[in-house]
Order: sequence, then structure tokens, then C-alpha cells
Amino acid sequence: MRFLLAVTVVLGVAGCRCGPQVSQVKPTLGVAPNGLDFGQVKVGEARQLTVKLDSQTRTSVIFSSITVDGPAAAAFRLGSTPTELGPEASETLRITFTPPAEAAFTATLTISSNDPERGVVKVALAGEGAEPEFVVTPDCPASRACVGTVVLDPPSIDFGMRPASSAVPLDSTKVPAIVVVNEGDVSLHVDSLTFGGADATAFSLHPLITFPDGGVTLGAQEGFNLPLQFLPTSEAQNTYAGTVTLTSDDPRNPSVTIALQGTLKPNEAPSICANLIRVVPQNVTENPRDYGSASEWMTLMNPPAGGVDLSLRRDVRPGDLVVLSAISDSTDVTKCSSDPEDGRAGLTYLWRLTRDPTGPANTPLGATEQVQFRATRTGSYTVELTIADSRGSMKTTSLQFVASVKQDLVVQLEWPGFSGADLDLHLVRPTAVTGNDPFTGAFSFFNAGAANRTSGDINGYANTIRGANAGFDFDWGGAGSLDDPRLNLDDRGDGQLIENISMNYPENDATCDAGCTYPVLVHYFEDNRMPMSPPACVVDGTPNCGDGEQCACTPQQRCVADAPADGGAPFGAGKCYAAPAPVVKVFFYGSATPAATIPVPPAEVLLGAPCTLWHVADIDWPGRALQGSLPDGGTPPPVIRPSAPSFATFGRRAVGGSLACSPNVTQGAVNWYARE
Ligand SMILES: [Ca+2]
Ligand SMILES: [Ca+2]
Ligand SMILES: [Ca+2]
Repeated sequence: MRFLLAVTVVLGVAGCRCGPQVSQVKPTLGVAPNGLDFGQVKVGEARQLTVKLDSQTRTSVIFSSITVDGPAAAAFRLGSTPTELGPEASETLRITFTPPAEAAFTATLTISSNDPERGVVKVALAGEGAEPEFVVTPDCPASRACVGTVVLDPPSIDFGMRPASSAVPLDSTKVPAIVVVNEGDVSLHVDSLTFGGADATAFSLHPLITFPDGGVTLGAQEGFNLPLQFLPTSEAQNTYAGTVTLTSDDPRNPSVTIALQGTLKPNEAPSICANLIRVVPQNVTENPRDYGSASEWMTLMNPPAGGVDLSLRRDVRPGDLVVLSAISDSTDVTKCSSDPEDGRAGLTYLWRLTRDPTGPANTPLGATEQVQFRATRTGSYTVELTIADSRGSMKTTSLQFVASVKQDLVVQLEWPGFSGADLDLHLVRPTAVTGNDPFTGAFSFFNAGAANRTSGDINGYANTIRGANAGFDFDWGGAGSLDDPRLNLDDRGDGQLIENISMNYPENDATCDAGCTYPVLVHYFEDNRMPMSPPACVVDGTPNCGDGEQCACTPQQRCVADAPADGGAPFGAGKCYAAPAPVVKVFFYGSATPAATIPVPPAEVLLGAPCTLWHVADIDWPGRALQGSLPDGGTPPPVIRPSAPSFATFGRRAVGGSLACSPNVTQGAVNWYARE
């Protein structure tokens, strides 16, 4: 390339014939721009700008000097400078401005060269030294529901009253904060944040916030917020004082300290709300009944001194499992039983049964938030709950409920102490009775044909037959099951020796417009008492007796005769059995207190032999026409009339049979009972 270029130059000179005019191409220097403004530069920091030098002709520019001059020349530093620019070549000059102070600086860049027309070119240099502006302000406006107060000058924050611990974190948007802003036009470095003072450990950044070890750099007009929190360090110290100090590289305001103070909020006892949240029926075919919703427990907050009475608000029946809860809602720790400071953290629970239907009690039920027990007896129960927080502050409350069948009419038969004797309770529908003879309704069959196979007598045997024959039912009163009777408890002499029948709307029976009567009967159904070889029953020296006859046994015992071979009335060799001593209780409108307790039978008719059906009582139910007819708008109360001693025999046992009553008639394919 160098060789070819040389040849070209030779040819060009040879062809021109213009001689010395070649040497007259003038050097021309271009300089751009003709001034540099560095603007604001942080004191001590550097900013570099450039100036471009051009040789604008086909000859070299030779520099004699390139200098920065003027009183503030020291603030501007010139990089390397060329001595010559070849033809049509260019070069860049670098000038660095480093302000030594917060002031304006000017200087001149002077370029001297062999440009014949502009031998000296001056470029104005200007710049300003600037500092950041560190502004720190405490902030706690009501507009963001901030808890606490602040003073701007001198800056301070009062956090107000706070508990010593809190399981519920403070909302970072609602605590006092420090607002840090760089109000200058050059960057600010915030170097450190330090808590100090006597109670420095009680104050800190909100746990969601961290301040980086190396500090934070803020551009011009940038800023950030630092939420703070106050946590008293001891229940024994009431007031707390400290400081928070922030430092920066703003030379005029390198450090800002804000005074901090706060006050201990004394520990409060937990809120308490004992609830009966669930009832699991003894009858496994029934669904549990739940009472744990918010609308249930909200009414139990701040219970009165005597506790809350849930007797009318919880359907607990004798034998049901009741589930008690101190919290009702397991998901939200701030609801129901909860501590103002700690939520449910550290809470302890203590449950005690203090009263049951037999009287005062003191039975521990457990020390967990939820306990359960079985309410076996009809009557009222009281349970006490004590809750303590982690610092020993406690509250106690109690709740009451009633175990009863919550229906309008409840009839219950009990024969405690006579295990082996199977008695059956019968409730007869008024329309099943003919001519005021209660026994006409007894064992009334499911006899209305396929379209309406309703029995007028509900009892253990009829209930069993109904269960085994689809379409059989106890559809009493109006259409639908709301007013139908139900057998809640059945016993064959081998369980709790209680039977229970209940129903709603007894006034719905067809005969009840102006009042009607429900007969209550008890059937001595079977006797399996062991041993089966009791003493023989002797009457007048003869070992023959009739069922129920008084014989030479103890006065409470009666003859149960072996059946004669001809199948006639039981008579002959008999044995001594004590008569079960049943009691019928009648309850109205869900009450746990019986309206009547009737021993069966009266003393004149001692129970001695199976298969006797006693007429125990008549319940006169006020009619639909009487609803609301009294002066006070109420309904006249039902009346219970214990019956005069009367009985009939149904299903006397078969020849050679056990001591059980046997069906003695067939209705369709169903073995049934007829009155003898
Ligand atoms: Ca507490
Ligand atoms: Ca029974
Ligand atoms: Ca019905």
C-alpha cells in the first residue's frame, strides 16, 4: 500500500505542472463544541466531557499549546493532548470537572495551532459544585390510621401504648415511620441507621423492613420510608425512651436523630366465649346438629356474670354426645376466645361440669380448647370454662343447656333396676280410639290399605314391624312428617331401661279441633330375668298360682305362672318375681322438667306377669280451635289424667313358650297382637 501510494503521488505531481502552488494548502482546525457546561456535579465527584478537534484540509495541523486557564482552572483537568493532527484527521480532548466545593466554576480551554486564520481557539468551561440535601421527617398521619404522634422540630415520635407482646403483627402501614428524602440535585448516600438511648432495644424497624449494611444511595429527589415499631421489653417497665439516628454524606446535615418514646399497655385478660358447637345424636341414623357458625358464637361474646343459657337454643336429647368449644372458629385466632395481645398463642383452657340433672357436680371435662361428654340424663347441665393467657390473666364463664326431647309432647317410660324385664311404652292416636276405650286403639294395625298404611299406636313392636315393611308408617295429624310421632329410645330390657316417644303438633289430629285425648299405655312384653329358677310361688300351701297372684314370696313379688298344657289362661306351677316398678314421665314443649311423673301401675294393680297392657294415663291436648283463645292469647295447657287402674291382655304367651307375649293374630303377612 505504501508503495502504491508513493507512485500515485509521483504521477499527480508530474501531471499538474503547477509547481509551488501545492505547498499553499492551508491547515484549518475545527473545534466543537465551542463551550462545555458540566452542570451540577457533586462536590468531590468527577464528570468528563469531550471536545473534538478536526484537521479540515489535506494538510497537518500543528499545535503549539493546549491549556486550561483561568482562576478556577484547577477544577478542570485536561486529558492527553495531541501535538499534531494529520491531514483530515481528528482527535478527542477529554476534560474532567471535579468541583472542590459547592460553588460555580469557570475556566477556558485555549488551543493554539498553525491554523493561519484561527491560530487561537477558546472553549468556555463551566460547572457547578453541588451537595445532596438529606431531609429526615417523622411521619404518622391520621390519614393512614397511624397509631402514635410525631413532632417535626425537634423531631420525635411517641408510639403511644403498646402491649409487651403481640401474636398479631402490627400492620406496617399503620405504624410511625421515618421519611427520608434527598431534596438535592445530586445523589445522596444514606450511610447508617442506629437505635440508641436507654431503651434502644424496645425500638426497631418493622420486621418487614431491612436497612442494608452498605447503606442506600438516593438519586436527586428520591426517598424512602422506614416504618418503626415499639415493643416494650418488660411488663415491669411502664415508659420507654430511645433514639434513632441516620447518617448521610450531606456535609451540611450528616446526621439526624429522632427522639423515640412509648408506654407499656398493661396485659389484658383474654376474651372468652364458651359454645356448645355440636350435638351427635345417640341414634346413629340421625345427622349431627352443628352450632359453631359465627352467628351462633358472636352472641356468646362478653357473657353475663351468670353465664349463658343455651337451653332453648341447643337441641340436646338424653344420651346425645355434646361437643363444647372455647374457640368455635379454628381459623381466625382473633375471634371468639382470644387474647388481645397474643391471639390464641399460649392460652390454656379448663372445662368442668359443675351441675348435672342430679345436682351440683365437680367433674373435670378436659384442658383443651374442645371437649365432649355424653348427656345421659334428662335435665339441666352447667359447664364452666376458664381461660388463662400466657401471663396468667384469666376469665371464667359458664354455659347451661338442657338434655330433653324438644318436642311438644314427650312421654318417657323408665323401669330402673329391672334388667331382663322388657316393658313397652305405647302412645295411641286419638282417632284410633273407639268409644272412649283406650284399648281399642292399642296395637291398631297398619290397616288402611296400601295407600295409607298408618298405625294409630306407636310402640317398640310396631316400630320394628314398620321398619321391616316398606310403606308402613305413623303418619299422624296432617300430611307430612312434621306432626308424626317418633320412638326416640327403645329398650328390650337389656339397656338403659328407658323408652321415649315424642311428637310435635298433637293438635293436628283429626279429632282435635276442640281438644282430644292421647292414651298412654305400658305393655309388659317379656321377662328374661336370670336366674330362671326363682323360688316356686305357693298359694295357700299349693304350688299353683295365676299370673300376678300374691303368693308366699316376699311381699313385692308376684306369681309368674307356667302355661297350662291346654293353652288356656296361665295357671299352675308358678315362680316368684319381683314386679318391675316402672314410672311414666310426661313432658310438654321441650321442658326438661316433667309435667307429671306417674308410677305404673298404681299400688292396687301390681305388675307380676307378662302380656298385661296397662292404661297409665290420658293426655288431654288443647284443640286447634283453642289456640290463642285465652285472655292472654295463650293456649290452655295440656292436662294429664292418670287413669283409674285398668288393663287388658295382648299376646299372652304361647303354650310352653318363654315368658314373652307372642303375636296371636296375622294381619296380611304380619304377625300381630289382638286383645283377648
Ligand atoms: Ca393477655
Ligand atoms: Ca321395650
Ligand atoms: Ca303427619
